[in-house]
Amino acid sequence: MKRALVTGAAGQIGTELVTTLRDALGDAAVLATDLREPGPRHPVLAGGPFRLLDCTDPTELGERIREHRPDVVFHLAALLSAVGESRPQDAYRVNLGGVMNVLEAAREEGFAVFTPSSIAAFGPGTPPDPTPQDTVQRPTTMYGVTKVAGELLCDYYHLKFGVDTRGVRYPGLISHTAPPGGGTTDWAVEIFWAAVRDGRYRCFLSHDVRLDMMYMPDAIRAALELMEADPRQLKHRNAFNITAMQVTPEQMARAIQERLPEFQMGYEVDPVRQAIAESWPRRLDDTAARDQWGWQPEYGLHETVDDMLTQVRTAEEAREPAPRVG
Ligand code: NAD
Ligand code: AKB
Repeated sequence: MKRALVTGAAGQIGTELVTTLRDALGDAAVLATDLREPGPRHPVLAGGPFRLLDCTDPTELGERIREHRPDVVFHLAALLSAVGESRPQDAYRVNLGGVMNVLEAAREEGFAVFTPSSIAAFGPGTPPDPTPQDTVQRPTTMYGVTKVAGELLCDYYHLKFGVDTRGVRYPGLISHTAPPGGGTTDWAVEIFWAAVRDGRYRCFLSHDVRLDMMYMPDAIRAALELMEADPRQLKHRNAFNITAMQVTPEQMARAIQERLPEFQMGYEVDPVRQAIAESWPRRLDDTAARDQWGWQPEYGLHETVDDMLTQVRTAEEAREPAPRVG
């Protein structure tokens, strides 16, 4: 990989992926794009080239591709599960329209495509623990429907047109650089900021919903390692199950209390996000990823909680104090 273009680059994953790619390839080699322009101090704007790009517009997409000439596009633009349930028509348009436009551009211009899928690509009829690589995929959210269809489209473009499409099914991602974008697993990020700022958090999922989770450094490394993998080893392409840890809100709260004993956890269950969480797998079987491209997570629950608390505390301490009035 020499030159990359990232869609949805100002989001939770894009912010960290762009920084990592720029460190590896050089600032000018990585074009960050998003529907919205992030603030002037946002790393994707401050650290290298940035262009506005609506992935549902194939003309604009083609222009950015021909301008930058990437050999890999990381297509991250999407609406996540909770937003998708409140705006299903938009989720369909952005998530599937975007994938289709990127694949068509890849067919014409010859670049490789990384498209993340999700644990949301599974539904209540899927074996939840462990969830096999190849199994029933009948999700009950619009987000999940677009993820399954996106996986299939990416495989189709590889089989039919030889486009180098690759992807992983991410679990819920935990990170501290950019906020999460409106998903069912956002609680696993919010809890750290609330713990450090207020010493308490009210979780919108029940105490005992166990979901697959992953810390962002592992998620970024997975994308890069998959795109660098020998294509002859890849029997699957879209999309590989990957996992790092399985956590309930109660377990996360306990892990935080071991480090911040005064932290208090409460629950105010949101029925929409609770139903989504209950329809998702508890633990993905990532054997295919391990066998075909050497996938191996590095962060478990305790390493993640240690690092998140350190990073969030540091960010809070660095925040400019509110100006004094009077
Ligand atoms: P996010 O919501 O934080 O970021 C998505 C970005 O896409 C936003 O910056 C938004 O402005 C942009 N966007 C929205 N509509 C757009 C459009 N029409 N054109 C261009 N940009 C547009 O999401 P994320 O968490 O960074 O997720 C990135 C990808 O990874 C998505 O495909 C998501 O489904 C997938 N994923 C994320 C997680 C997770 O936990 N974060 C887990 C599984 C899969
Ligand atoms: C969401 O909750 O929607 C995302 C995901 C797991 O895909 N974080």
